[in-house]
Amino acid sequence: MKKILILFGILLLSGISIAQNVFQNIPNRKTTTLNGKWHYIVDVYESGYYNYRYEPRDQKEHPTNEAIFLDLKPNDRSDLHEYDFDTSPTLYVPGDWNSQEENLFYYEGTVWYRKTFDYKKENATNRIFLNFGAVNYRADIYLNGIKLGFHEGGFTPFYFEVTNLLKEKDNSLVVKVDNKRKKEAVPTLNTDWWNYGGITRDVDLIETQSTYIADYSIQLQKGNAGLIEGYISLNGDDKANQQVAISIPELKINQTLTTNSEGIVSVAIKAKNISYWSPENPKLYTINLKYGNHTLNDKIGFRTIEVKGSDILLNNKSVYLRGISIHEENPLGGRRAYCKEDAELLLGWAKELGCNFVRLAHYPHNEHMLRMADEMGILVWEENPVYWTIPFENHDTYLLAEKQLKEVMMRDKNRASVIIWSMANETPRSEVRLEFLRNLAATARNLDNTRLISAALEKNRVEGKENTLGIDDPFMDYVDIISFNEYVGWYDGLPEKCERVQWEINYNKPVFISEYGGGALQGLHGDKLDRWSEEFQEDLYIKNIAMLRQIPQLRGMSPWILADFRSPRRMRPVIQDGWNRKGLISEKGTKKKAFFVLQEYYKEMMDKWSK
Ligand code: GCB
Repeated sequence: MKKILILFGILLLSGISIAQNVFQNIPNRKTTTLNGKWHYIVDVYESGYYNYRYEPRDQKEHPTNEAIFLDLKPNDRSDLHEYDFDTSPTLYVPGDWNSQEENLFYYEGTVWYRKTFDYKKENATNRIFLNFGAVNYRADIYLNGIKLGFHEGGFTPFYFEVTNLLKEKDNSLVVKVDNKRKKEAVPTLNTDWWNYGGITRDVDLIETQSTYIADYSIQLQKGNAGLIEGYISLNGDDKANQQVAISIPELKINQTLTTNSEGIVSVAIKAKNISYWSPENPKLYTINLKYGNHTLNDKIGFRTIEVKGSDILLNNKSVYLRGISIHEENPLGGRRAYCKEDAELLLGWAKELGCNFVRLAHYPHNEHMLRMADEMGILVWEENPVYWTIPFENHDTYLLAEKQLKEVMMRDKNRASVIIWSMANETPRSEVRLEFLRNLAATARNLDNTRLISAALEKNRVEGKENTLGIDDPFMDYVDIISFNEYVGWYDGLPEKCERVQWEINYNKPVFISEYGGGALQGLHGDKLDRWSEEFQEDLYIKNIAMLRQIPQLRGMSPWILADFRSPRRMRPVIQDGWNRKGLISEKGTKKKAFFVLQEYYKEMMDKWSK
């Protein structure tokens, strides 16, 4: 115990985050949820964190009563205390605070959360980990008055081991959540979505044996549909030279492997008669990983994904990506999406539209979405929140972007649905930005050579040629799929412009239109030229689709966007009222006319590409 305290002490003083790793496959482990009601305290001046000399209280040897993380109660009736969790109101976790409490709708700052709980281990030697699916944006975590560390980045998971700090009774878990936007953060100050604050994803305690299966990667080797490969790694004192068994009963695979001195073992299994995962056949195999007397299962699909010339090959067959962009928001509640039901709603709408693909914009979405996409047979683009004008020259910003990319890649590497890692969205061209993105892409390829890399880039006018559009971004050399956003008919002319535009893309790579679209208030009708009417948006879709047909390398699109979403940038009363209206579905769940235009086009593409 003493050792642990010293370790935490060092972490505390040096401010090091130990929350850099990602726990694999939490849904299938022995977990206890800490979801539910948490007491909260809004701390606008961060008085619970900084003392009156503006020194962090958690770095003081003797923090005073006002250090909220201590969660103290008055000792007697004279004791001075200026906060009290017990009599404070509650918020539901997971969830954002903005949609739960009117006073917090626009709030950007610090809120302290506290949960008390009892915990009894199944076995005295077992270990306990505390996992957060995501906290936006920065979380400082304290258990029973001790700081576990902090995590920065609002859309990726992190965990701490708490085995030696946990008590059987009356644990106090305090989280300082701060969603203040910062220039040097990822994302930066300026975005086009709601900055939902809070413990926005599931919180779990995970109980494992003292040495346990920590991580694994199981998928087909790049370009080899007959070889299942990857690794399994153990964590714990006994991890070296241990036997680990992997079985996939339906494929008659059953192997026992021995870990090396690091606790890791490579997997390479020849497999016959695999039923390959695809949108038409979302086949998932049950995989059992056994160590000691414990078995961990998962459901994994096997597929290959490659590009060849301008084709995207899924299981060696050309596909056309019938996509739609999605924010992690349930428009019906005007809140962050966080649960399985939300994933069912959003991906269900995408299916209805005829999609075989979704672009999860502009940051990693919750794991329910990925597991649901695996089950429903929807291909996925995952995106790093490198959005617009983050300070590309800032090395710390780079490290933050890289960390978030690694975290989502760690979490979702076993999901067959994920085929594209996207590095960024609409970033302005420059030397430093190129270097930044190149480094990110190199990191991604290094971690995972089986998936494709892209980024939502921007179109440009081809010089000297009126009405000719193309893309001339040096980052194109580093991606597998050339993706770009074009807003012809909305930010760039009126929809009729589409009829005049020529495309010139002299690149033999697949082209993907990551965004186009326009706003419409559902129920507002008018003429094709009446901006904000459903007819304007409908016409814009008809003309964009006709225009994009000209591009011979076109292999898909994900128009902007499935549903209306909240954004503080959208201030026009009556029409917008804080909503970006480019959705094909309103915040009430009603489909706009353009929905059916895209649906019709996707029917045609489905027939055409299934031949
Ligand atoms: C874009 C951005 C997206 C915005 C959209 C818009 O290009 O990538 O985040 O929401 O345009 O509605 O302007």
